[in-house]
Amino acid sequence: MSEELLKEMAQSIIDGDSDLSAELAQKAIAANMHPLDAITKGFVVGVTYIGDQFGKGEAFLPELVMAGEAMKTAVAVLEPELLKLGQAREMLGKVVLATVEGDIHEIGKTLVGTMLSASGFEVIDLGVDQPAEKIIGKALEVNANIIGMSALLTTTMVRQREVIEELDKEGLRPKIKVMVGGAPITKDWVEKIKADGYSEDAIGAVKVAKELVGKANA
Ligand code: B1M
Repeated sequence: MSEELLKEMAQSIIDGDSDLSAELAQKAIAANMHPLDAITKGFVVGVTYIGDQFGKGEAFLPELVMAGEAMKTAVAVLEPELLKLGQAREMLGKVVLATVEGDIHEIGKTLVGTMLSASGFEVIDLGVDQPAEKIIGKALEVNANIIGMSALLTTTMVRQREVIEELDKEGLRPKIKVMVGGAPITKDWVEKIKADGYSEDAIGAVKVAKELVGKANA
């Protein structure tokens, strides 16, 4: 794997350069780099750096927005490659996926959705800023096995609990399992809200989802 290419990928995100991040994603495909390596060892390094700088007050909202756009562009170029990895698999179950209400962070959620699709799940991705009733309504409509919820803000993670409480109130669990994730989500939080599963990253999310549908070895 080219260390130089990975560094350029991270830098393209830090610079918020969507044209370059797309070009480097294409370069990675041409070089036969694993698409998930390109994302996690290249582009994510850049977006994490900008996020840290933003947290310290050393980068500002426009830089965060541009880094987010460059990241989205790169992941979109790599998405078809990720999906190819899992072609012709047994259907493992249905997942309704969303970023919770009040939260517009979509990159990690989309990546989780892509990896689940590539691994044999049918994924209904509702997008970002989704209220509990929409998430639960869609899960009932499509007869989902799993509801997956992403939250990136400490102020929005509470929405995950609201959905779980509503499901419990309606007696919809354990039929519908709940998986949660996102940067601020910890094991303690998962236990507190009684979610069925949680993962720190997209690969782990696939493993957890398989366990939740009783197909850990698929
Ligand atoms: Co925002 N943002 N942001 N942001 N942003 C964070 C989250 C922050 C930590 C940055 C910081 O201050 N250091 C901070 C939150 C602080 C907190 O809550 N304590 C923050 C803030 C404050 C904000 C705003 C409030 C800023 C403002 O307006 N003043 C605002 C909020 C908007 C809103 O949602 N209402 C905001 C806005 C934005 C942008 C729109 C500019 C942009 C998002 C663009 C987009 O998504 N289209 C953005 C970005 C890019 C970030 C950071 C830098 C990067 C997030 C990202 O895409 N990471 C982020 C800092 C950080 O996280 N280090 C930050 C890459 C992605 C692959 O990882 O999303 O973690 P991640 O997903 C991972 C895992 O978490 C896991 O797997 C994924 C793949 O490995 N995972 C799951 C995620 N979901 C899962 C679900 C699962 C399982 C696993 O099961 C269902």
